[in-house]
Amino acid sequence: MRTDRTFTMLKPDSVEKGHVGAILEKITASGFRIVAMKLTQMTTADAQEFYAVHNERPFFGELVEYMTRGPIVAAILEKDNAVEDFRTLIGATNPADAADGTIRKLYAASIGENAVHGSDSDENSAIEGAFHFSGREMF
Ligand code: IDP
Ligand code: MG
Repeated sequence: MRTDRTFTMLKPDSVEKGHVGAILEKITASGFRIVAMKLTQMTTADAQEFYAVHNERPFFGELVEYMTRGPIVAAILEKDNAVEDFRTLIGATNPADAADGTIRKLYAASIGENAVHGSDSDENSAIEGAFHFSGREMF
């Protein structure tokens, strides 16, 4: 499994608030190369599948509602040690716990509406990238 790619979504709140440009600038300035990228919107079924690992959690319904309410920017990013370095760049799930300068510290409103997604493993990065992109959309 390759260790140099991760998958991200700039979530609906980031698009709604006009933070896409600033977040992408931070991502590329941090050394990530954009392999694939698009504006897209998940259906309820898409979000239920993408977040299936959380389907027993009390916030699942709220999460699906949030992630489907508007467009997202989906992207695959490349860098050495991409998964771990991107998790460091985005910061903790709850922006209140996120380190200064991280994307969630700067742009997330709450633990639920937290601006960005980042894959948590190389295996999930590959699964999540393939969920959103065909091979012809990766460069
Ligand atoms: P992560 O995005 O930092 O990997 P996960 O625990 O995988 O965090 O949770 C997935 C997403 O579910 C979070 O990014 C956030 O949008 C939402 N979420 C997680 N915990 C809560 C919560 O306690 N309340 C509401 N939403 C949550
Ligand atoms: Mg996660």
